Amino acid sequence: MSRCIDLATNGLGSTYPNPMVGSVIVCENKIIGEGWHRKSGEPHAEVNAINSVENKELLSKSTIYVSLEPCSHFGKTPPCSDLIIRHKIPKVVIGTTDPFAKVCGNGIKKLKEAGCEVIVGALEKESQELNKRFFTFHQKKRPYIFLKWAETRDGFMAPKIRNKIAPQWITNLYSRQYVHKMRSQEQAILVGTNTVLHDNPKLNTRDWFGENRLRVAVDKDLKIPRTFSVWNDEQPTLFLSENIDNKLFKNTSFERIDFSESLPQQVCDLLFEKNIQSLIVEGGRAILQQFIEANLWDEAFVFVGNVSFESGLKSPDFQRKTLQEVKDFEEDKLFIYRNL
Ligand code: AOF
Ligand code: ZN
Repeated sequence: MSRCIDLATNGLGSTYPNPMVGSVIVCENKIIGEGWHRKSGEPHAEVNAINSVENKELLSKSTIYVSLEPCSHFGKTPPCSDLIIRHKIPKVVIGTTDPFAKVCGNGIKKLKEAGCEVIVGALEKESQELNKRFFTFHQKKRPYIFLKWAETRDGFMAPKIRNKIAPQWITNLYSRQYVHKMRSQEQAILVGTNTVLHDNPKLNTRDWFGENRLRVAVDKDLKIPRTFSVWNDEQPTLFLSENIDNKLFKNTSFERIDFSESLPQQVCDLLFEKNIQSLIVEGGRAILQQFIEANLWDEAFVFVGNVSFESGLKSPDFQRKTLQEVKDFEEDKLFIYRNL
């Protein structure tokens, strides 16, 4: 199962809205087939694993391991449980059940009814952790939320006087590259108006591989000038504002939100409707604080650069007791907190 999880991880960032799934086929203590799900619309992990087995006759005396319950429905592809049954694989070991309403136990039921021996819950916690975005999306009806910001050694996000021409960088090249890697793995990136006006961020993944993601810009009065990067049509942007612009722009869309109500909840509802399973909230401070206060976050990535400002914009206020991991990027540190 550990190997299934490793294989599945190859799909990180490219399987949306599908989960990452890995599968291994074992015959007489030997691995005879492996596969993982690469992309939505393409074959599921079990199909790739079965296809990789050279001698299909061995399948009828093999065990198939799969990190997520084999599906039972016709989606973009036919049901994997039927395929397993058709190949007469007698034993199925499953990491975790599938939270997706159309499957959710039905795959297991189907297999058992066909006479397969089914074991559920091998490395269950790890299999759920692998698909923390997919599980959060289906169970909590909202995207998995990463908060991300950079602060100085003395806890400031920006100096007192901001330089309009060149925003002052807190973190180094390696930290920035890691942020681009994060962006390539998640489905959307949210920023507030002031962050855009101060920093004019591109919010792309230029220092890493992979897709540029949906930019979500909060812009109550639509005052971000068209010359700003979030307006370029190289990647999609969704503007959240009070009065939406009905003109059509390539790669740009608008949604109305009510600024007298909770912003984080409305963002969650909107992105859920749009089938977006993960979000990075990149600031600014006020927006980050709102997500913290609403308790709508899962992980906080706090980059601490080797500079101090002595005064300025304090970083968000939050309980730092759930530290999970510390990474070093030369003189920078990344503290990863989990909202448990
Ligand atoms: C599996 N193995 O490798 C994956 C599964 O539209 P489809 O046909 O691709 O189905 C998508 C759903 O199938 C997805 O929401 C999830 O419940 C399940 N994904 N199932 O048996 C896989 N990726
Ligand atoms: Zn399937």
